[in-house]
Parts: sequence; C-alpha cells; structure tokens
Amino acid sequence: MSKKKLTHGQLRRMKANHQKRLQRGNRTDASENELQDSLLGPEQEGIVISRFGQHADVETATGELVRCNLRRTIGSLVCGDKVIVRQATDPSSTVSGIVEAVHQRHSSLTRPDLYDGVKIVAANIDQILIVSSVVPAFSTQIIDRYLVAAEDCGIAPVIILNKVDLLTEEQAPAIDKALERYRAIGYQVYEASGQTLAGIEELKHLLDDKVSIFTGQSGVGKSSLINAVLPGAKLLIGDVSDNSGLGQHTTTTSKLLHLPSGGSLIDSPGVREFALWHLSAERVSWCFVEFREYLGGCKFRDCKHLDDPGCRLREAVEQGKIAQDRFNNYHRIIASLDEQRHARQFRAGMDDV
Ligand SMILES: Nc1nc2c(ncn2[C@@H]2O[C@H](COP(=O)(O)OP(=O)(O)O)[C@@H](O)[C@H]2O)c(=O)[nH]1
Ligand SMILES: [Mg+2]
Ligand SMILES: [Zn+2]
Repeated sequence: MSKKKLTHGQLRRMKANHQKRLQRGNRTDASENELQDSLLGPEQEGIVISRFGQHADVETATGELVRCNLRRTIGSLVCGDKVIVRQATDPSSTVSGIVEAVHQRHSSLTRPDLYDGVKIVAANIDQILIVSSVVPAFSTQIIDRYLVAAEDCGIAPVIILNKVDLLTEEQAPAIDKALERYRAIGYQVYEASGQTLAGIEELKHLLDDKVSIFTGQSGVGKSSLINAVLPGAKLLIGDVSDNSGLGQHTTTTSKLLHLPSGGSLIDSPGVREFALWHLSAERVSWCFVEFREYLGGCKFRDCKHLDDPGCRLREAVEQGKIAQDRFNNYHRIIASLDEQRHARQFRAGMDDV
C-alpha cells in the first residue's frame, strides 16, 4: 500500500494535515484543494462498508451509501474504518464522494503478508466469533490457533460450537470437556445450530451493539449463522459434502452488515485462516491467556517450555493448573511457526530469482 517514496518531512506534513482534518470536524475549509472543494459538499462522519481497489463504499451517518475516492494522505483504509467523507455536489462525476480522513482505530484485525509485513484486514472490531463444529471435525488445535490470532490483535474472542444438532452421544462428552476448559480460562462459549436455529436468540444478544466478525474453517457454518441472525444477508451456503471438505468460497471482499438490533457484522474472506508465522514464540505463549501468570518465571530465560529444568509452565501442567491439551497445542503452534517460516524463506528466495 505505501509504495510511494516520501521523505520524513513530507510524511510529517501529510500527518499534520490529516490531524487538522480530523480536528476540524464538520467545518469545511475552501483554502485547500480549492478546485475540488468547490465540487464537494460538507464533511460528514461515515463508516467504511467495503473497500476495493482505489475506492471505498462509505455509509454516512444519515445512512447514505457513497462510493468514494481516497485522499492521498490516507495510508490505509479498511472495512470498519470510521471516516470523514464529503459527497460530490456534481451528480455527473464518476465517484460520488471522497474520504478525507480516517479516525483512529480502537482495534485492527491483521494478518501477515508475505511482502508487506502485517496487513490490516478490518478495523474497529469488538469481538471475533470463532466458529467450530462437528463437521468438519471439532478441533481444539484449530480453535487455539484462532484464539492466538485474536489475542494478538487484542480483540475479544468468543467460541461458538455450531451444528449441535449433529452432535452424537459419543462425541458430546469430549467436546463438553474441551468447551468447559475454555470457559475455565475466561472465554465465553456458545452452542448453536444454523439448521435448527437452537441458540440463535442467545447469539443475537451476543451481537447487540457490537461490531463482530465470524471466523473459522470453511464449512463450519459461518454463512448459515450469519443468515440465521440476519435473514436479509442471504449469504451463499456452501456444501461440505464434496471430497475436499471445503465449502465454496463465496465472498471476495470484506463487507460490513448491519443487524436490526444495532450491532454490525463484518463478513470477510481474509480471516478464514489466521496465519501466525509472523509471531515470536514469546508472543504466542503470551497469547495463551492462562500461561501469562507463569511467563518469565522459568529458571532459564530462553526456556522452550519442553524438558528444560525449572520450567514453570510445565510444572503448572503437571499440577493441573494448565490443561495438557492447551499445552500440547501451544507446542504444535510453535513447531508449525518454524515450518512455515522455512517454507516462506524458501518461497521468498525463489521469487528473487
Ligand atoms: N446439520 C447442520 N448443518 C449445518 C449447520 N450450519 C450449517 N450447516 C451446513 O454446513 C454446510 C456449510 O455451511 P456454511 O454456512 O456454508 O459454512 P461456512 O463455510 O463456514 O460459511 C452447509 O451445507 C450447511 O447447510 C447446522 O447447524 N447443522
Ligand atoms: Mg461461508
Ligand atoms: Zn518454561
């Protein structure tokens, strides 16, 4: 995104102008960009509903949808961003407005990018709903990866077990135990069915007045749940009966959807899978919330929490204070980071040729 080469001075000035715009609020100022300004209406508050190419669809405070260009001063703009927009007064212009400035984000959902470091996928999200199910198989390994990603972004995760209608008597005890472990470390857990609509009322309340995003493997029923809480959404529902076990990919760009109760949902293909390879082992251990009180207490500063002597984490596992399953998943993630980093270096090396 920030490919243009700017000097520090230019960047500073751009930032200062940007700040001025934000502070100015709704007042218009014709001294700057006079020509264009004469074709633009007053400044209005808005929210980015979707972002694509060089444009953004912005919903104004009065509920109008405006297709906007972006001022050059805007470094990054994503779905969920709160912005200041001005609508074009000339109805014949190709775009109907311009994004003047972006308000500071209270949270950013990010994913690592091979070339650009970390990429922001969506902004101002209050909670990440991690959807799991029994088809595809229930996996704490996958849930823990999503939990790490959510903790890293500082956005509250909530675990949802979908397709409870398919839960068999044999499966139920192990899954109940796993969910209980998550509750014990402070996470909210919901059970629902996008099919029978069990638990949907509770889910609706969870979404009240918040900006939420659904994440989880393909086929767990994210689209079905979104359709259940917001019938007008009409998201396409994939088919997991094919051999790959992967549902159809139906969404191509992130989109913000309003709920009748006042909350919003961001439907985003960018968060199907959270890659974690950009995180250090220390960061991953911190993202396991119940590990935090033991971190820094191991005998060796570079403790790998394996068979290192004096490992406080391992002691906590032995004393039953940390669940063995979570500890195993932690080590699996650490091992996968190394693998992914190697694969990535290899790929990056190939690209250089
Ligand atoms: N039995 C059952 N099937 C469901 C439920 N929710 C979704 N499905 C089915 O699971 C498949 C994948 O659902 P979809 O919403 O497309 O999953 P997504 O890939 O996570 O968006 C579809 O065939 C749905 O009909 C549920 O609660 N119970
Ligand atoms: Mg879907
Ligand atoms: Zn240790």
